[in-house]
Amino acid sequence: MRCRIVGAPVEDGAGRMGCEMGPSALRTAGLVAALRALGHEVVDMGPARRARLRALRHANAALKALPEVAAWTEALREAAYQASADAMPIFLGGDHSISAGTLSGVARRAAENGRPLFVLWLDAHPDFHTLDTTVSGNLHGVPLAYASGQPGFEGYFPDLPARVEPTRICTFGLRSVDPAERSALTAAGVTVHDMRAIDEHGAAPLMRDFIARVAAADGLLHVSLDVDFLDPGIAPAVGTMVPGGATFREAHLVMEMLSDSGLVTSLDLVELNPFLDERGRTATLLVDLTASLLGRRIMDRPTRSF
Ligand code: DIR
Ligand code: MN
Ligand code: MN
Ligand code: MN
Repeated sequence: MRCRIVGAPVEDGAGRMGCEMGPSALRTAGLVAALRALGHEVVDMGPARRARLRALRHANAALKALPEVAAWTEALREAAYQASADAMPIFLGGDHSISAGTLSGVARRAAENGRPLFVLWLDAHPDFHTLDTTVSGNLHGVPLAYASGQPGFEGYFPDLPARVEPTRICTFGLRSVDPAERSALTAAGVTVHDMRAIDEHGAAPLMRDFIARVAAADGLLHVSLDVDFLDPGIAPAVGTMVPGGATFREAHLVMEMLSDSGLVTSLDLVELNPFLDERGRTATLLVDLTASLLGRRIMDRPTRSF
């Protein structure tokens, strides 16, 4: 497999600073070497660059950094479209607003190739607010709504070249959902596997069903991994700590099942805030999860030396 690493040092969409350092921390934690050790060709594209800012005014006074996030979306859409031509892009966030760009770029690629695009959204939050419904005003709360064509982004975010069909989206690990998001998710037909469902059924049968749907449709699969999918006890480097997240083994099992499926065609690693980390443990966990996604098996995990 050829992987293209694309840096997306963006923190304008989050409520606090620090995610801009995410790509550096993931590199320091050994992402490139880990993937090469698995036999993959890794091309590091370096950081994407934000497009030009445009003045934007919106009736929702809570919105923060709308011109910045719109400009990043434009740039990352292009980077994602290019990087997905001949490789599996791995986008290093950056807060989750980067997925407005990465998703719309890979959606354009999928549409041009005549393949249905599926999305696995691993997150405590659905990020299904629109510019009108967000209360916090933090635009890391909107990318999934934007990329799936929910109304209200026209004239602010770039026009969508192709939308992600909402019924092909599976949110997994939710445990913090705002009222406007809840009704919009239901109306749009997005699959919701919240933490309650994972507790009750286990991650495996839920993942198996979703993977089978993607395989049956001959689909492409984009995985978006928000650090807060993980329990804060194992992944403290995140601005929005929500108790009751995925355990170490639940998260690895998801990645191992995705690896076995051979279906994943693009990946976001988002919301890592290295300023909040403890001796690099969250960055290291993300690298290990990515390695599991790309073929590292449980019996291949050697003793780690520091
Ligand atoms: C939260 C989003 N629902 C908001 N929080 C996120 O601010 O609208 N945290 N995405 O990671
Ligand atoms: Mn900044
Ligand atoms: Mn998120
Ligand atoms: Mn989240």
